[in-house]
Order: sequence, then C-alpha cells, then structure tokens
Amino acid sequence: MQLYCNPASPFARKVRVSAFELGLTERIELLNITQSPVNPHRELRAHNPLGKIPALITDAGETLYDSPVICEYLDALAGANRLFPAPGPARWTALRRQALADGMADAAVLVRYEQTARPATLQWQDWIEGQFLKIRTALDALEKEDLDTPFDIGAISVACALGYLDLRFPAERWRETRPRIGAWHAAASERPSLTATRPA
Ligand code: GSF
Repeated sequence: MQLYCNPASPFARKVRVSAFELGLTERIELLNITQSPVNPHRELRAHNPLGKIPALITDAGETLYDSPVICEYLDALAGANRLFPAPGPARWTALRRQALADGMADAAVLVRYEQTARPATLQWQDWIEGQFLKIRTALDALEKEDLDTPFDIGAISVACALGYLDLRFPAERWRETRPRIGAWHAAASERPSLTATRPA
C-alpha cells in the first residue's frame, strides 16, 4: 500500500498511528508530499479529487480517503475490531470522539491556512477567532470525558489533534486550564506509535 501524507498532517498521523498500533507499518510505503488549497499537488489530485492528504492506495489499486475511512479499512485488514469497536456503545463513543477531534483539527488547519497561505491584507480576525472558539469548546468538552479507555480510533484522533495544536499553536497553552486531558495526552504520547510519528 502507498500513503500520500506529510509529517505535519494530523489526519495523516492518525493513519500512521493506526497502522502502527495494528502492526501494519511495514506494509505501507509513505509518499511524503507538500500541498495546500492554493498549491495543489497534481499527482495526488489524480488519486483523490479533493486534493487532500491522507490518501491510501490499496494493494488492489483503489484509492481510499479520508482518514476515518482509511483507518477503518486498516482495522478491517488487521481483523477483530481492534481500533473500531463492533456496533454498540463503545463504537458510538469512539466515532463521536473521532468526529470531535477531527473537527478540532479541521478548525486548526483552517486557521493555519488563513495565517500562512492567505495574503496578510485578506486575513479575517473574526473568522480566525470563530475557528479558535470551536477548538476551545471542543477542548473543554474533552476535559470532562473519561479517556482512560482502550486506545481506539477516538483516542488516536484526540491524541493527533492535540499534537497538531502543540505543533502549530503552542501559544494556545491549552493544558493550563485543562489538566485532565493534559495528563492523558502526556501519558498517551509515550506510546511507541505516537513517538514514532511525532512531527519535528
Ligand atoms: C481532512 C484532511 C485534510 O484536511 C481527513 O482525512 O480526515 N477530512 C479529511 N488534509 C489537509 C492537510 S492537513 O492534514 O493539514 C489537506 O490535504 N489540505 C489540502 C486542501 O486542499 O485542503
């Protein structure tokens, strides 16, 4: 399999962490690329019309996207509902946490594009604040959750979204008012799957 990715992408990291947890790392060749909405990558677009990473080319030659689909595919490949629990309460919680974390990462990536890809004169502070409100509200919601459950797709998504905040927005200092999730993230970050995929 081949994975279009970039070390900084929180969504590509989700896929790489999932592959690591499932013992599939050796089966995936990483195709590291750089792109953005204003700097599209021609070859990637031929595989994913949306022009986004991660995109996985399976051994059968089909391209899968986006990260929730790829992670569920890898889980099925490894067998036995290891990251995506079977239908039932644990599955709905894991999927909801994935949605929450991916939404946080989406908002953070949009702010990053606004601040780095958009000409300074066109940047809109209210819009940036609107994205930060989503991120902060999501962090507050996570602070109230019990994340000490199996390291499933919900936990992986949360860990990767928090890692992206640390990478791109260290001034946010989200831990200062959210000690529970800060402690959870510190412990989770010691897992080999997360240390092996930590962006520089
Ligand atoms: C989001 C992927 C995404 O935004 C997923 O895979 O879960 N819902 C998708 N990828 C970004 C790069 S990133 O992770 O920072 C991307 O490829 N953006 C390019 C663009 O044109 O939006």
